Amino acid sequence: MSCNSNDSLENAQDLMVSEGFENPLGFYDANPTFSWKLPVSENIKSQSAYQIVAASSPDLLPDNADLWNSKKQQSSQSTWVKYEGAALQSRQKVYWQVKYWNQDGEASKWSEINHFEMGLLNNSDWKAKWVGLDTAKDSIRGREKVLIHKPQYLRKAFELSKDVTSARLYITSKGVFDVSINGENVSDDVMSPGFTTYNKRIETLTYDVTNLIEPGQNAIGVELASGWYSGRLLWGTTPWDNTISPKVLAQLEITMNDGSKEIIVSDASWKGMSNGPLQFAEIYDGEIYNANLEMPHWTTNNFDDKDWTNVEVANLDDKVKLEPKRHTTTKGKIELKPQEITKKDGAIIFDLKQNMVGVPFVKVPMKKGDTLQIRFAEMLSPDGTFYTKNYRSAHSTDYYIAAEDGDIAYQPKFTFHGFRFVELSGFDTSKTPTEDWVTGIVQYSDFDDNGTFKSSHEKLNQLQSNIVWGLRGNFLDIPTDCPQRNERLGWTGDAQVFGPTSMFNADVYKFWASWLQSVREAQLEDGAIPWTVPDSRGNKIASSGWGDVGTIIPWKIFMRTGDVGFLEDNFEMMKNWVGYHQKKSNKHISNMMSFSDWLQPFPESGDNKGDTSRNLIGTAFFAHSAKLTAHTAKVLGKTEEHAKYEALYKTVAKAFDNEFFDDEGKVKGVAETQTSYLLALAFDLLPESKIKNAQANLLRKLKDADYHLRTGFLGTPLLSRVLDDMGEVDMVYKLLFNETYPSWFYSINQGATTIWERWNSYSKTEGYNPMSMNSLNHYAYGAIGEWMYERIAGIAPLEAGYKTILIAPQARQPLSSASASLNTPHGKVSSAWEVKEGKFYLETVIPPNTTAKVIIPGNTANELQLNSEVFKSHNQVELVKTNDTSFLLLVQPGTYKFVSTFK
Ligand code: RAM
Repeated sequence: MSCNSNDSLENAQDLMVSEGFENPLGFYDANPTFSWKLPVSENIKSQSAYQIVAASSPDLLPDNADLWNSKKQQSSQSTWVKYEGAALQSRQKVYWQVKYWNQDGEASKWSEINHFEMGLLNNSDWKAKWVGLDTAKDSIRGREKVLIHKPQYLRKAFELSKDVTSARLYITSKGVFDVSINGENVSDDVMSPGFTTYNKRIETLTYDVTNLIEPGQNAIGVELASGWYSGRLLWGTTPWDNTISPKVLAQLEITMNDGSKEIIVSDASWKGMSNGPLQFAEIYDGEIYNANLEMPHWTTNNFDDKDWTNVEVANLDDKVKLEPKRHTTTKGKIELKPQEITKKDGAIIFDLKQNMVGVPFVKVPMKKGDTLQIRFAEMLSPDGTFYTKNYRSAHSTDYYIAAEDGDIAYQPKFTFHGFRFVELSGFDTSKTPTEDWVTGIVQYSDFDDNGTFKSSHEKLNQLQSNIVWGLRGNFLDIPTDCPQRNERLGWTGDAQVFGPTSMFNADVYKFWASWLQSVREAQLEDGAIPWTVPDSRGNKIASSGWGDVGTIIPWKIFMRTGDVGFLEDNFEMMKNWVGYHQKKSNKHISNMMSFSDWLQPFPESGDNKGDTSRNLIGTAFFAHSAKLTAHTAKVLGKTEEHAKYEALYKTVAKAFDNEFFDDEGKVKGVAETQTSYLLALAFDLLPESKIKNAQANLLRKLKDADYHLRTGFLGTPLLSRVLDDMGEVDMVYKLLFNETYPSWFYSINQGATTIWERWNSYSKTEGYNPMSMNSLNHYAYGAIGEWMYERIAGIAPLEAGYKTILIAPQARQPLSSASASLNTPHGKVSSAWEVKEGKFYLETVIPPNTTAKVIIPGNTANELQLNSEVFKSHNQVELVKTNDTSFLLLVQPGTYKFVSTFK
C-alpha cells in the first residue's frame, strides 16, 4: 500500500496542524485538523485524492497507523482536514504523514513524518496547586492609587536518584513569569502565559526540559510579577480582582531511565521571597531593578533559602479552565540598533529611527550605587525633549541600581514600552556613550511574516512599512489599540478593521483564532461583546462597529483561510451578537451605544465620535452582522438559519433605507457624511434604484472636502472598497496619494514610522495634537493595506482560502510598478506588474491546487503575449472574456509572464 515504485511524485510539504502549528509541543487541540502544501512542479496542478496516517510512534508509519488511517479520500482538500482517529489525551504524542494523488491519479511519496504532543487538556491533569506570597499585604499604592504587587521569587529544590529520560514542565501563572531550572532559563519566552479572560481561562505552557534536569540535586526557580493579571490595566475594573496576589502553577513530570515517573509540583513545600533585585514591575510603568539585591545561584541547588518564607497555597478553581496556550508565545523577534546619539541636559538620547514595541537591552558603564534611568518616547518635541504626554499616566521608565563599578547588562522582563527614542541618565559620565549601549528588542507574538508589498513609490512603501510596524507593535499576545500608554487593550473596533490586513502581512491565523476564543468567553449573556477583550472594563456595554468584531473577523478570516471549523467555532457567538443588535433596536432601527466613526477629522460636533449618526451606524452594522451570519449559516449547511438571517438582513436594510435615506438616495434626518454613504453602499443596504444616486452623493461629499477623506475608524476601511466597486479606482488613488491632511501620506510627511491614532497626531508646523489620547502606534488606519495588496498589487481571494484567486492589479499613475507575494494555505502566490513604454508586464505565480482569474489591463485590439509568445488559449491559460480595456483569463497553477499594450 505504501511505497510502491509508482509513488514517484515529490512529497507534500509544510505539514501543519490546526491553525498553522508545525510540530507543536504542549498542543491545545484534541480535535486537530491537518494541512499540507503540494510541491511546485510541472506535473502537479491539483490534488485528486489524499491519505493521512497517524500513529503513536514513528515506527508504525505508514503501514501500521494505530491512531488513524484516513484511507484514500477522493478530494482536492489539502487544508484543515479533520482528524477522525482515536480520541487524543493529555500528553499524547502523535506522529503523522500524508500522501496525495495529482490530477492524473499519480501518487506522491509519503511526506516526512511530523508530530505533535498534547499539553495538559483538563484541570484534573494538574496535581500542582497555585502558590505564591501574599504580596497584597505589603504592596504599595502606585499611580492612580492602584495596588501594585511586588515581584516575587519562588523556588523549590528536589532530588532525583536516577537518570532522566525525558522531562516536561507544565507551567502557568496568574501574572507573568520567567522560569529557570538549575540556573538555566527554560525558554526565551516573555510575558507568559499572556492575556486571556482570566476569570474563564488561563493558558498553560509546556516545555521540554529533559536537558536541564540532572540526576541528584536540582532546583527550579520562578520570577513572578503582576503582568495583565493583577497589574494596573486601564481603569482597574477587570472582571477578575487585581488585589489577588500573583501565583504560579508548575508541574514537572519526569520519566526516569527505568521507566518510572517522578512528579514535582508547586505546593506548600515551595519557598518564596519578595525582596529580590526586581523591586517593581508593571506593564504601564516599567521596572526598578536593584542589583545590590541579586541572589546569585538562587535557581540552582547551590543556594540556601532558609530565610525565605513558606508560600501560600490555593486550590484550582473548576470555573477557570486551564488550557494549553493556543497560539505562539511572545519573544524578542528583531533587534534594532540606534542610528543616532545626541546629548541633552546631561542625558543621552538614542534614536532607533523606528517606533517599536518591546524593551531595551542596555550595556552601560556605571558607578556603584548610582541609578540608571531609562526613559522612552515615541517622538521628540521640537526642542529635542521627550514627548511623553501621550503615555498619559503610564510612567514607562526603567531604573537600574548598580551594585559595583563597571559595565552592567540589563533587559527589563515584565514590562514593555512603545518607543523610538531611549534616554539614559545616571551612567558613568567619564565614559563616552557609544551606539552599542542600547539595543531595541522588538517583542511580539512569535509569528512569521506572510506577505510582501512593494511599489515604485517611496511613500507608499513607507506606508506599507508603517502598517507592518503597527502590526508588530500591537500583536503582543492580543491585538491592541496601542502599545505605549495606559491602555494597550484589546479594543474590538480596532481589531475588526485591521484583521484582514494583518492576515496578509503575517502568519497570524492562530493569533486571531486564539483571541476569538477570548471574545467568545467575554461575550455576555445578552450577546453583548465588550468594548475590549479580554474585558478590562466589566461595564457590560457594547458598541456598534466594535462588538461587530464577533461577526466580521470570523467571516473575513474565513475568506482568507477557508477553514470551515473556524466558522463552526464562532457561529453561536455571531448569532448571539446579532441577537444583541436586535435587543438594542426598535423596529430594526438601532439605538446601540457607539464610539461611532471614531476620530473622524473635522467633526462639526467637536466630538471624538464624529458626525455620522450613531443610530445609522448601529443599524448598518446590525444589517451587516445579520448578513455575515447568513453567509456563515450557508457555508455550514444550515439552510433554515441561512434563510432566517438573510431575511433579517433584508428587513434591517429596508428599515435603514426608510429611516435614513430619501427617495433620491440622499441621507435624510441625520448628518450627511462620507461614512453614512460608505456604510450604506459597503453593506448593500439600499435598493437598486437608489444606488447610483447614493454613489453620486458620496462623490459630491468627497468633492466638497476637496477630494479628501472625512472618515474615522469605521468609515476609512470602507472607502477604498466602495469607490472601487463604483469603478472609481482613480479616486481611491487620489485619496491614497494625497499629501495633505487628512491622508495617509500626511503622517509620513511628518516623519511617521508607524500608523498614528489620529490623522493629525503631529504636524511639523503645529506640533503635537493637544489631546493626550494621541498614540503614534495605532494600527486602525493601516486597514488600507487590504486594498493595497488586493487591488494595487492585485491578489485577492475569490473563494475562501484562496482556492480561487483573483489577480487583477489596478495600475495607475503615479505608480509605474507594484508587486506582492502571499503565502496562502495552498502555497505562495505572487503578482508583480510594471508599466513601461506603453506596455503592461505582469508576472504571476499561481500555487498548486488552486485556479486563478487573471485580469490584464490593455488594449484588447492589440495582442497579448504569454511567456514571450503571442497568446493562444490552451489548457493552462484560457481567455474567457475581453472587453475594450482588459483580458480575463482562467489560469491553472504555474508561473506566467504576460505582456499587453497599455496606454
Ligand atoms: C480609544 C482608542 C481605541 C478606540 C477607543 C474607542 O481608547 O483610540 O483605539 O477603539 O478609544
